[in-house]
Amino acid sequence: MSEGGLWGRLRSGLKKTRGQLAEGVGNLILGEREIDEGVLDDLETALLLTDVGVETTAEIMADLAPRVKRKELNNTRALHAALSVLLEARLEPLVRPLEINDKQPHVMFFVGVNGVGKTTTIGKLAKQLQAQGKSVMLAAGDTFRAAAVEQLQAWGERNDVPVVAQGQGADSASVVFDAVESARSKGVDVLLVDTAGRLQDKTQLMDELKKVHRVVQKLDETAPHDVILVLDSGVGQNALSQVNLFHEAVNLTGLILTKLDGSAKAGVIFAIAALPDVKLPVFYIGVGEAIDDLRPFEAHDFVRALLDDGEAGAAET
Ligand SMILES: Nc1nc2c(ncn2[C@@H]2O[C@H](COP(=O)(O)OP(=O)(O)O)[C@@H](O)[C@H]2O)c(=O)[nH]1
Ligand SMILES: [Mg+2]
Repeated sequence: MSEGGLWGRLRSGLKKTRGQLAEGVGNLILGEREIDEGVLDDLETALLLTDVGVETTAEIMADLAPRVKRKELNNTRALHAALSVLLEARLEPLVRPLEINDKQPHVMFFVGVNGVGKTTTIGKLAKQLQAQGKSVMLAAGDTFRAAAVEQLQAWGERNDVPVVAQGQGADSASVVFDAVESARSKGVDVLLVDTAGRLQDKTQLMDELKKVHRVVQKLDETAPHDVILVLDSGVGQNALSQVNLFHEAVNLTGLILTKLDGSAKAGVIFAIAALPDVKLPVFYIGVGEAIDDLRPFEAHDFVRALLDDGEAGAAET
């Protein structure tokens, strides 16, 4: 796929958040004007409405306001450029490409609450990893819902990769144990493990995830090599408590943010970047339901897709 195509998907995926920002700061984003009193207030409101978060918004305003006052930023185009730089700098620490080690298999757990997009993301990622020349296997560790196993099997067929599964109600740890053994004996490069997002209650869910960890470590004490929390960007600030909850229970190595296309709250990524105790990379972002709607996270493009009026962007696809 062409870069233009990927850029177009990102840009159209972020349309709702961009719209929300533009509504507040349309004059900032569109064209060059003198800055009047209202612009900074509008900007502040717009940042808050897209879930950038109170603290991050305050810090950004504290940086911009004095520069406007000193006339260092004396028109909307200059303010827009300064805002872009600030936003990008905040996202830069989240950028780290997913690295697959040469363990066979590199074991990746996908965790997160129900409906955030774990199974879909595994399906999309399986395709991308294959395109990079990696062999892939899937493990149906969400044994709580029958549909979850079938859904994963469908992605397996679509990508032509093997899926290790047992029936609904099977022991998740035993499914994953089998999958690691099978992947190892076949020399598979990457094992993508789907997990349940809901059990009877939160404690049980976390206990089960910990159990799957322990069991996998009997086969390979360095596994899992990645534990990725999948977050639905539509939940906005609630994503922050999910990060803390899962990280405490299972030591995350990274995040994937989905459904940026369906939400006007893509700003939550800035709040994630500002979390005081948790510093995790965002490996990928999901900008749609189709197999190609998963892209590596990149700070510059992300901010450009959020703020630009389109003139600067490549053709929309
Ligand atoms: N619009 C959009 N929908 C998504 C995205 N990722 C997943 N979905 C949809 O979200 C729903 C739940 O996804 P699923 O993978 O079953 O979530 P899980 O319960 O965490 O495994 C499905 O309808 C997916 O098609 C995304 O990036 N954008
Ligand atoms: Mg699922």
